This record gives sequence, structure tokens and C-alpha cells, in this order.
Amino acid sequence: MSDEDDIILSELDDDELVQQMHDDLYDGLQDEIVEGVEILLNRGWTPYNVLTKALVEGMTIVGIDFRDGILFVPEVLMAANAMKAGMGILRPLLAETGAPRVGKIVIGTVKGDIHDIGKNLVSMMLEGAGFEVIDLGINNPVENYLEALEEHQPDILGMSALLTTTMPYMKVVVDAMVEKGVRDDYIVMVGGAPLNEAFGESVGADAYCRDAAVAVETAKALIAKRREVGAA
Ligand code: B1M
Repeated sequence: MSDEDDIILSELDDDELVQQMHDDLYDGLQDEIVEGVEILLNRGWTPYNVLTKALVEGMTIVGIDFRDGILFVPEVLMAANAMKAGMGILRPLLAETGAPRVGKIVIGTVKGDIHDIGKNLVSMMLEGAGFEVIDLGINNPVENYLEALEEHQPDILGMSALLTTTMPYMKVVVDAMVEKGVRDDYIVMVGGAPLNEAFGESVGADAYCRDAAVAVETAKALIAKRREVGAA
């Protein structure tokens, strides 16, 4: 049930339900989002479709209205928490591919930045594609990345930034890797709404990823390329 007593989510058809979930996400209604996710899954929707059509599309609307000054930080936080609640159900399902691990990635949002929805999405999609993901969370100083690389020896380092003020920190991390002589031991992938290809190149990353789907494809392609070169 939504907070409007007359709406019973399970009685809506798929299109109406997805529309209602966009509204519920906008209103930050966690319980309704969880219920909507469960209903769609029970109706045979794939976790990926629930994620992209019900949650990501809904969050895009929130983003636009935040940008335009229609929504404010507390409301966006509530929407983000509702999205997280939905993602909590989808995460294990997306990871349940039974596929052998295709690679390992250490990923985290850079220092000064607490945005993690996109990064979590990338992590979930990578897990779903068979990757082992070590998620460092938010606000990571360079030391966190370096320690995690040493400890976990991943194939890939992934960094996320959503602010124009924090994205330059990616170069600090890559430069530290160069200084330590370990830059070429790892594939470096970066992403986040304010980034682009040129920025990715300028910080010395191997790839900029526009979205989670591109991140998965790029991760697979770069690992395959690296293994080919290693085998030659
Ligand atoms: Co913030 N925020 N926010 N915010 N926030 C933005 C980013 C902003 C563009 C909004 C706006 O003004 N239009 C703006 C940045 C402007 C700029 O830098 N030029 C902004 C601002 C200004 C701020 C604050 C400074 C606001 C304030 O306090 N005055 C503050 C900063 C706090 C900080 O970090 N120090 C702040 C705070 C917040 C909340 C806490 C309220 C909340 C974050 C909650 C959370 O993440 N747990 C929030 C949110 C939700 C947003 C918006 C609305 C949505 C971001 C999001 O989750 N998008 C955002 C507006 C927008 O982007 N339209 C905004 C959905 C997500 C699925 O997309 O993150 O782009 P995205 O991830 C994509 C790709 O980018 C890519 O794949 C993902 C999935 O497809 N990707 C990667 C991302 N990371 C990757 C890593 C990879 C690969 C791909 O590695 C390999």
C-alpha cells in the first residue's frame, strides 16, 4: 500500500506499478519501493529490468528536479534511501548468476564525495556479471585505494565521483600509483555524472564508463585484452 490509502500496489498493472514506483521513489517511500520491487519480481520481471525501469528511471526524474531546484537535499536523501532499500533486494539476485568470477575489482567514491548510488549500481551490475567486488564505500583518501590494491590484488581499480570539485582527486590516486610503481599492474576505470572520455584520459585512466552497463562491458573487454597480452 502506498500512503494514499486507495492505492493497492498489487492491483496495478505493470505499467501503472512502475509509474507509481517512480512517484513513490520521488516521495522517498521505502516500504512502498520494497513492496513494488517484490511484486515485479513475483510477476517474473528480471532483477535487471526492475532495477533499470522502476528504480534507475525513477531516480533520473529525482535528479532532474534536484537540478532544477524543485527538490532539495533532504527529499533527495529520502529518495536515495528508498532506492537503496529496493537495491537491497535486488543485489543478491543480480549477484546470483552462478557464473565463475570473471575478475576482481576494488571500487570506491573519492575523497570529499559521499555520492554512492551510482557506484553501488556499478558494483551490483559487476557482481551480477560474475565479478568479485570489493567496495570501499565513500569519501576515500588515496591511502584507502592503495591499501586495498595491495591487500586484494584486483584486476581493476574503479573510482566514482559526482562533484566537479572531487573528480580531480582521481588524478591524485593515479599519480600515487605511478609514484609507487604499480600503475601498470591494474586497469583503472572511472565514472560519475560530471566526467567524460577526455577527463578519463587526462587523469590517466584506462577507461571512462558512462554508466553501469558500459562499466561491465568495459571491465570484461579490458580484462580479456590484458589476459590475451599476458598469454602471448
Ligand atoms: Co548531490 N549533487 N550533492 N546528493 N546529487 C549532484 C551530483 C548534482 C549534479 C545535483 C545538481 O546540482 N544538479 C550536484 C553536483 C554539481 C557539480 O558538482 N557540478 C550535487 C551537489 C551540488 C551536491 C551537494 C554539494 C549539495 C549540497 O550539499 N549543497 C552535496 C555534496 C555532498 C558531498 O558529496 N560532499 C550533495 C549531496 C547529495 C545527497 C546526499 C543528498 C544525495 C546522495 C545520496 C547518496 O549517493 N547516497 C545526492 C544525490 C542523490 C544527487 C543526484 C540528485 C543524483 C545522483 C545519483 O545518485 N544519480 C545528483 C544529480 C544528478 O546526477 N542528476 C546530484 C543516479 C545514479 C544512478 O547515477 O551517480 O551518475 P550516477 O552513476 C551512474 C554513472 O555516472 C556511472 O554509472 C552509474 C550507473 O549508471 N558511474 C560509474 C558512476 N560511478 C561510476 C564508477 C565507475 C563506473 C561508472 O567506476 C568504474
